[in-house]
Amino acid sequence: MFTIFQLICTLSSTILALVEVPLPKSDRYDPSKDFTCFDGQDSIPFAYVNDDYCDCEDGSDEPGTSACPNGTFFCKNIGHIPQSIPSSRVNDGFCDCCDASDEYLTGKCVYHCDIIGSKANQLKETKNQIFILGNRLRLQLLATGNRMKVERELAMIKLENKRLKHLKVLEEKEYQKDVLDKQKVEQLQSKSTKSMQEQKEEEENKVVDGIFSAVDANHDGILELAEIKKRPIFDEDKDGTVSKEEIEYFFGFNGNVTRSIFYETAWPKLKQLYLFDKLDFLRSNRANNNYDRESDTERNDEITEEKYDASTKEIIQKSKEAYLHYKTAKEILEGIEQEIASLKNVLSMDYGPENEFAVWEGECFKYFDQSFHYKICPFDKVLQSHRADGPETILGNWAGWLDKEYKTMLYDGGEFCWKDYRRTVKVVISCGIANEVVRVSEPTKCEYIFEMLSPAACNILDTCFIHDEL
Ligand code: MAN
Repeated sequence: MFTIFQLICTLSSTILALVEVPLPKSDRYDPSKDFTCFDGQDSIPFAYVNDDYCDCEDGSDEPGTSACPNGTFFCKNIGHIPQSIPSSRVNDGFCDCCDASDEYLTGKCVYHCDIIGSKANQLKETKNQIFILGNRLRLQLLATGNRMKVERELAMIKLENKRLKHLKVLEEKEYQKDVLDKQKVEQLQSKSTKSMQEQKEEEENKVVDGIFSAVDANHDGILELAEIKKRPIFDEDKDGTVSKEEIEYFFGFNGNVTRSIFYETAWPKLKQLYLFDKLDFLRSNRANNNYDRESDTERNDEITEEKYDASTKEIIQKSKEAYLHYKTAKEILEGIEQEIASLKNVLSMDYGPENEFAVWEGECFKYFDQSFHYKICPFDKVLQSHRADGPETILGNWAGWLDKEYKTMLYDGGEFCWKDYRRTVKVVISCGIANEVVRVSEPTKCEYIFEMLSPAACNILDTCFIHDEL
């Protein structure tokens, strides 16, 4: 049930009290004094006011007659709203005043202020009721808005704490990752050095085998004196014969030379004399191969992991796991930071002086006007499409409030209009008991006006309504 309220505006109460004279300058008509024309040019006895004779050049002495062509005529309009009309409209055969006073000579009009006054009062009463209900809803909206703000501020504090916690977790995971990564690299490097050595020995053995079998002409696994003597590689002084001294130099006093004796005695000397360059080449070649492999550890892990022993595999696995934990922690932190950024954005939004528009955040309102489908998502963007589910044109993005009264929103930077300029939208919000778009127009190409109703715009303090009874 609604209470009854009465509109008592300071202005209108003054008007009602002084129905004999034009509204804005009513205090100048004081019957106890001479009347001074508004332009200050002349002063006349008050009896000359409204005597149907124009005394003042500005016509201010005849507010109730048509005597002055440049003056204004005042209709009392009892039962409705008093009104001033230009004197030129007096007795012109058209009804301007509902009390018919402007046509006092033609007699063409009849008094009907009571009818239109009563309709206007009904309308006013309906508007008042909407305003009263709207204001109540507005109070709920702002309570919700304020609660949302507090909740968001609390959520922000929680998120900040969560961020700090996860920052620590990330630092920890990063440290673990780095330690294990370092361990892995060291392990792989040591493996690689080891395998280089093995490779070198293998290749050296092949060379030894080659020389040994070349000298061992009868392939009995033993180098006999005759076989040794035939080989110029043992002719150290290059005099054409392998002398006894040369044999002793390479083999000591051994008789039949097995491969192992050859390896231990002759080989170290041969290596120095003849094969240094070749072995050096083999070594460096091997080293180069390893260098390439180490330059891409990740790939190397994948390709050669199979060859690693259990401990190396374990460290690679642990390092991988540590990396994944680090990656997950990083993603979690990034997620929290994104949440913080969007919450910060929401908290920095201007939802009205009392947060009464906060509930519009994340909401969208639709409107269809025979030609287009429109969608406004307050504090975000405005869209237009030919079909309900068709491709959408951005008419504008949230740019802010245009007035201190929080009645007009601006959305700009929409899609280009014929490549000339960008579309823009103004949203004019009036008091209503529901949040809705009631009209969309495009008075200038690509400049749209949305008319919206919302209880958020029903601020009782904006009006001259006062309580009559509760
Ligand atoms: C589309 C719509 C209209 C706009 C024209 C401009 O049809 O966005 O609102 O006037 O483009 O060409």
